[in-house]
Amino acid sequence: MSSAADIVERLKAGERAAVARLISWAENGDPRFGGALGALFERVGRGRRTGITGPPGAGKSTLTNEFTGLSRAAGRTVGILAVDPSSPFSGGALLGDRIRMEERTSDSGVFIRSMASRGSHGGLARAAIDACDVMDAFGFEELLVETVGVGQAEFDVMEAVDTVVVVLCPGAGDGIQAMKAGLLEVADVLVVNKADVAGAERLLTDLEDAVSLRRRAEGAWEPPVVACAAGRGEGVTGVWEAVERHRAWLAVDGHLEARRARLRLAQVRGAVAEGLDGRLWRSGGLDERARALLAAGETPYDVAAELLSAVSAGSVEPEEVSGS
Ligand SMILES: Nc1nc2c(ncn2[C@@H]2O[C@H](COP(=O)(O)OP(=O)(O)OP(=O)(O)O)[C@@H](O)[C@H]2O)c(=O)[nH]1
Ligand SMILES: [Mg+2]
Repeated sequence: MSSAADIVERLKAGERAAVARLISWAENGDPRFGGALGALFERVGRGRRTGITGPPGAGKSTLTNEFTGLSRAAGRTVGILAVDPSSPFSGGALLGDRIRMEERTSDSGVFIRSMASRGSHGGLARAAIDACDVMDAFGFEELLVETVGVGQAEFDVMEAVDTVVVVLCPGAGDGIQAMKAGLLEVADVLVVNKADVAGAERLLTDLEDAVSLRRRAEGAWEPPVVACAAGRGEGVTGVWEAVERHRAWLAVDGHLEARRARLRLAQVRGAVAEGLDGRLWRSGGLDERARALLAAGETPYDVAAELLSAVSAGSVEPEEVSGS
């Protein structure tokens, strides 16, 4: 069993296995994680965080892979977090690319990690932020987070990043779907992928219309709509340039600081919620109290109010979560 101090030293020494270990701790809610991150926190904040989200099969992994290629060509290291990938870097040519990446063990410039959303006790966004922090502390310069934009949990993962790229493609999950799913709201860059497929042109103009019709505050960022065919490597540079423009915008007027402050708040909230959940419900006996009150005929909201005031009054004794 490794101590947090141990793992921190190994990470500082450039051991990639330590990155993987820490991310597992974050994912499993291991009590050692907090201390480890604390010891690394001064190294966190340099990495540039980009999220890639959108409906299933839109080409998120293909684009992530292309972004990785561009970053490597520019001499920048890349850490990739794929959240619950249904097709983790599996599409045809992609697989080849990934295998090449993994075979290049001497290329310590790319790190790929996937994370499951199931069983994460609603702590997925928190875990994704943690994972980015770990990769950031290690020194990866470009952090790419891929997640399918379907459920709220996956959506919340975009809290972890500075720039959200929403990838759409003509067909099944097209513009209207995207609007319904709220994808437009979170987008900093809108990508119409599969520009080689019929309907791409139409989707592009629909999205441009939707963006221009949306009200936004003075000085707010207006997401550009960019077309590409990531599968053919076409137009990807243009998408990356749009990401860079958003970063330039973030760099002024405290935009990045505001975004990061939101991210830190989400991390704290996640940690508190999970901590309370574990301490009160699992080990603090609130469950039994709730059952007893309900059995005595109290209404659910009366029970909730009673438990909340018991917690605030400190009359609930949370047992320490037995860790390590
Ligand atoms: N025609 C065409 N197909 C593409 C393009 N880009 C990606 N594809 C194909 O679309 C399919 C899905 O690509 P992925 O990159 O795996 O998509 P994804 O969004 O990561 O998919 P999930 O992670 O499963 O949600 C694959 O078969 C790709 O080869 C493109 O520009 N044009
Ligand atoms: Mg994918």
